[in-house]
Amino acid sequence: LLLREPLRRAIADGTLRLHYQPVVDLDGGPVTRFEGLARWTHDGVPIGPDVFVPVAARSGLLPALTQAVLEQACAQAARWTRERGTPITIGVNVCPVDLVDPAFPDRVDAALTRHGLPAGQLVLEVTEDALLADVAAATAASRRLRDLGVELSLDDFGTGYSSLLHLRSISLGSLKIDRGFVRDVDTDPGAERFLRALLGLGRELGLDVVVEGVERQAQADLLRRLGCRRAQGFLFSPPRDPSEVCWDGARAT
Ligand code: G
Ligand code: G
Ligand code: MN
Ligand code: NA
Repeated sequence: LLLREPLRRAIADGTLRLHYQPVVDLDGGPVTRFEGLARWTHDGVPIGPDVFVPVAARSGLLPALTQAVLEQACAQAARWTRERGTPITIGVNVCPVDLVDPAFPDRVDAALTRHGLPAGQLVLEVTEDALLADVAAATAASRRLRDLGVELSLDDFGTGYSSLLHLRSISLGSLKIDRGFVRDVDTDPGAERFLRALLGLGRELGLDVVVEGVERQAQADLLRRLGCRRAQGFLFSPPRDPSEVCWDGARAT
């Protein structure tokens, strides 16, 4: 855990920062929604969240990391909302242990209040495993967050050991379909049927659906034909520094 001390400092001094990737509306229009993804450059070397999130978890820094991410996202969404004169929504990733911490919903509420951000403009992305590790705690947390007005989004949907039965008890606002389901969708009819079924599931459950990992125009075109409205991926934009994000949803089409 050589990285513990530098990571602690990077969290505290804001060197660890969110970059933002647009979630576009495939019907066009300006971008109003982003996913925040944590980025850290240490001694000139970029270190990915796949490395530093587990380090944070093993060294007791996860609450501080998640708090910093929440603060940055709320501040950025409030700032963009003022600057653009239209509500901007930001989603952030949270870990299983964050979600089941009984103090978590209060911390989320406090961050929203501190930055004057309406709860409906914050999305928390959690994986299936996070929800199913402790179903009772996750169910309770999901209800409190829903009562606050914060949307809970099921991330990487389709890749976990999901029990749909357990998911039924969780108050979800949206599903993010894992990029694995979109990879071959413009070339493989079997993949298209699968994606169609997942989109139908989301629709039947009344959930907003975002398809992740869209890299080619042919995939975006097919998604539109399948009735999918929201998508995210390198075709539109990679995650970028807040000063450089792409606002042009028309690039979606
Ligand atoms: O951005 P990238 O593709 O490198 O992300 C790799 C993984 O790290 C993804 O699963 C993503 O959800 C996760 N991740 C990115 N930023 C954060 C963060 O701020 N907090 C947590 N808990 N996970 C993050
Ligand atoms: O697990 P999660 O969905 O939070 O991970 C999001 C990560 O996926 C982002 O950090 C980003 O680096 C990566 N990502 C975003 N768009 C694309 C894409 O179009 N293709 C691929 N391969 N990865 C992407
Ligand atoms: Mn995510
Ligand atoms: Na995801």
